[in-house]
Amino acid sequence: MPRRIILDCDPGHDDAIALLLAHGNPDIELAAVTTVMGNAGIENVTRNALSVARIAGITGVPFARGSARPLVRTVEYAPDIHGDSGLDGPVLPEPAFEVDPRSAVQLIIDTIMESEPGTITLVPTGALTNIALAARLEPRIVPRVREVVLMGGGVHGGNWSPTSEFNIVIDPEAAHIVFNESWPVTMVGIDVTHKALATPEVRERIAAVGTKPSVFVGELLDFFGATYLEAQGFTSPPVHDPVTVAYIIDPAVLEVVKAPLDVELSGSLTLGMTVADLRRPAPADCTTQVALGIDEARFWDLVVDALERIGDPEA
Ligand code: PIR
Ligand code: CA
Repeated sequence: MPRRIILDCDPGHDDAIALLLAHGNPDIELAAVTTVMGNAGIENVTRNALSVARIAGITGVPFARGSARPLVRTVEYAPDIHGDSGLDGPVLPEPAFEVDPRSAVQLIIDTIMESEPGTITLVPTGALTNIALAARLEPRIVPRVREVVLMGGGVHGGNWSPTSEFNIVIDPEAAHIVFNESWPVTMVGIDVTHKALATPEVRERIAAVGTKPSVFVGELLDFFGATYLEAQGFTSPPVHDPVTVAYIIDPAVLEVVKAPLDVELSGSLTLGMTVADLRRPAPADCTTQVALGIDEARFWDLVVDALERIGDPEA
């Protein structure tokens, strides 16, 4: 039985690759795709998600527009990395279908409540605003969720401030809600995603697939590589978001340890810092875990394999 996931994303170059991996891998079934502001405004990231759906050949999956603002803080985008559209670089096709009329929050709740308990995995690759709102609006979803595997945070530093990672720091109150609910949470932070680098060798393998989706990923990585070099000095760009999906497909992609997790909401220097309690032994009732190691080769094999399986959907 494939794992049914809801991908809650802000595409976003690496979010787009997460969507392609989820669609192309036979062990994952996309139950729904929801969007949240982050890399760009909600209209942009929602349109980007629909354009990527067309490139990937995704049909019959509901897509819904989510939160335009964080719960408390003033909205922040990441144009230095993702461009003004949120997905600068490739020419994007017109979407082939429209968004679901429901809000992302309602679609998340409906999908979980209509599915067998314990089957839906939530995969947030942007701010946690929609997930937090869903948990508050319909708390019965919490025990029905199999697990939450999120991209965000970091044990050893940040990328948006010295201590804090973008997805968490732009809506830290939402992250606080998600970390403190009783569902199992796996935090896939920059400790590991900063090792998921699209090296020249990786990009050659992607190009060798030779399909339109693989050319699209190549164009995404050209733009992402250039901005990551310019803005953060990376010679190869870190492809954060698909690491979550790869871990669900094959847990051996990541080394994870049980640890209580929380997020700083009041520090004047450390707002949005994720704090993992790595003292051993972890408490027996601990429901959270954090990724500390990654098998990059296994990760990239899954990305290339998904692109090979997707082929040329419109051909
Ligand atoms: C990446 C992101 C935001 C800002 C920067 N500098 C880099 C996006 C990615 O889409 C990923 O989900 C997460 N946020 C990494 O911080
Ligand atoms: Ca993202």
